[in-house]
Formats: sequence, C-alpha cells, structure tokens
Amino acid sequence: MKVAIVGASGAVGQEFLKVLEERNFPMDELVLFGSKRSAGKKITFKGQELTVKELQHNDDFKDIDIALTSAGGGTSKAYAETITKHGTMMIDNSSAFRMDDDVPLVVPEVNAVDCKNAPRNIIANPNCTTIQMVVALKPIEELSHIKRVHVSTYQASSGAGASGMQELEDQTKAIVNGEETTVDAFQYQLAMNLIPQVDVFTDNDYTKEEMKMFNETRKIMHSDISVSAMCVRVPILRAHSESIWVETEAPVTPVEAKDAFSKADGVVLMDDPANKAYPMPLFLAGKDEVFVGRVRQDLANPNGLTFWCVSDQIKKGAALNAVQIAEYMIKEGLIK
Ligand code: A2P
Ligand code: 11C
Repeated sequence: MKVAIVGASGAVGQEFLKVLEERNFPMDELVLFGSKRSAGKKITFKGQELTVKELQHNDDFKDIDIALTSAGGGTSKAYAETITKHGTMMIDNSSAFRMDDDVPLVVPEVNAVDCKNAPRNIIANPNCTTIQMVVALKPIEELSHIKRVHVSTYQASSGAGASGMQELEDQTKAIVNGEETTVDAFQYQLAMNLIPQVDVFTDNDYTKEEMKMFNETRKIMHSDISVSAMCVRVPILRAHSESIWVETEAPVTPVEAKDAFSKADGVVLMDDPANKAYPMPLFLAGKDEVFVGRVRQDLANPNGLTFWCVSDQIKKGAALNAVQIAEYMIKEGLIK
C-alpha cells in the first residue's frame, strides 16, 4: 500500500501524519505533496525524513493507492484528474466534490457502505461541523426519525487552518502585551470576541458553512432532515462545540437517548451534571471521539431533545474521518 498526503504542511496534513502513525496504518510507503512553497521541505514520519514534493500535473500518482488530500477546494478540483487517472483513490477533505451525485460523502459511523460506489475514484470527507453532528444524530435516528435540527456552533480557530490558530495566538499575546492586533484570517479580531460568520454569506443570508450543515447532513444520512444552523467562530484553538436541538417523529426520552449515545460507535457520553461532567473543548482537543453531554428534554417541544456536542475538528472532523474511510475501504477490498 502506497499512500500520499496532499497539503502535508497544513493543519490537516500534519494531523494526517499523526493519525497514520497513531493507528499504525498499513502502508509500505508515504509520499508527501505541497505547493511550490513547501516543496523540498523535510518532514519526519516514524523517525524517517521525507521530502515534500511539489504537486504537479505529471505521473507522480501512478503507483499510489490512496491520496489523502487537504489543500483547499481549488487545488482538489484542479488536480483530481491527475491524482485519480491511474486508479488512485482520492479521499478529499475539501468541499470541491461533496455534493456531486457520483461522489460518496462519508462518515464511517453513519454511511460507510456508500464507499462501495465511487465511480470517479473520489470519496469526499464532509465539513467538520457536519461530521461531529451526524455521528451524534445517528443513534437518535435509530430510535425515531429526526425531522428537524436546530444547531448553534462554537467553532475553533483551527477551522481556518494553521494560519487561523496562529492568528488567535498572536492576537492573544498582543492583547496581553498591550499591543495592536493584526486581523487577516477572520473578518474581525477573534481574541476576546465571537464572530457570527463562518465562511461567506449566500443568497438566503445563511453562510456557506450553515448551508453545508443543511445539505451535507441530508446526503450522509439519506434523509429529508432539515437543519437550521447558526455558525459562530469562537476564540478557541482546537475542537468545535455544538448546541443541538432535535425533533423526532415520536418522542425520545433523555434516558433512551443517553442509553443510545453510550452504545453508539464513535460517541462518548459525558453527562453527569451533579458532578459537573460535560464535554469541553479545552480537555478534548486531540481526542478521536465525538463527546456528548447535557442531554435533556427540549422544554419548548414535546418531541424534542437537546444536547451539547464537542469534537476535535482537525481529528474526527478531518484527518481521522478520512483515514477511517481508507481503513474501511481496505477492509472491504475497495482499494485496487
Ligand atoms: P504549502 O504550505 O506548500 O503551500 P492550511 O489548511 O493549514 O492552511 O494548509 C493548506 C495546505 O494546502 C498546505 O499544506 C498547502 O501547502 C497546501 N496547498 C495549498 N495550495 C496548494 C497547491 N496548489 N498545491 C499543493 N498544495 C497546496
Ligand atoms: C471552519 N468548517 O471551521 C470550517 C473549515 O468545508 O471543509 C472546513 C471547511 C470545509 O472554518
């Protein structure tokens, strides 16, 4: 098995390296790609120094079985043909192909079988906010069909990549030192602030991020579910949090929901209010699972449940989910 990472120097690319090592991913060779900017740079993987190659339109992917790509939607679109033309399976973290009918959009805990039909040799990794939400919705959907969801997100700076994290750190230091802050990665200063805008606005006044949560959730869950989202950037380095209200066809009690969460694949129930036990991003960055707590009845809706959900969006929200897709495809013999 020969694996490539495209965008190896980025926040998700670096996480791919960690996850592959942590899981002892079965491979004989790893090849790293980046833009001209990082070509020639040395990156250590399992004690071995690897040199980043420049991504170009050539035959570099000829012997590569799996390409894990996270270099932005534009790069994915521009290079998909080059990457897949010799049979390489491209597992793409960008939004470039997510809504294409002939590209499966996969969260293994929810719809791993969709990987079986990938005619373009492309599998799309959903947006991080969608991934953690659908992992948590799946066990509820198994109890009763979810008709609608209201969700408010609390998204870490790492959603904007390595530069987003750096900007929050720099602004925080500047404020402590009484210096001017610099704003580049986000619309406004993020330190000491909340920004109710993630990505650009669309025609209906929802942001692209909010519409991703609507559209991607339907595709992954094969459902007519409606998701109304309010996405907010918060001054946190890593791990996204979400307040989720679900409305099911039949009532689901908090006891039934907690039981389902505690048995669900990829979910950790952390819910003991008396002992102040609930998920928090500060303590869950770097973890694999989706953490759920504060499960309770929605006081405004007899068929409603509400809960709090935290997950490391670079890990389960990006690199880990893609690697889990690759693991499933290897197990099922779907990688040629
Ligand atoms: P590079 O650093 O070589 O420019 P992040 O999401 O953390 O901002 O990272 C983005 C990643 O995407 C980086 O690894 C960056 O590589 C990579 N990237 C951006 N544009 C290209 C491109 N045209 N070809 C290959 N990699 C790219
Ligand atoms: C953020 N969710 O937190 C975004 C980043 O479609 O993969 C990932 C965007 C995407 O800013």
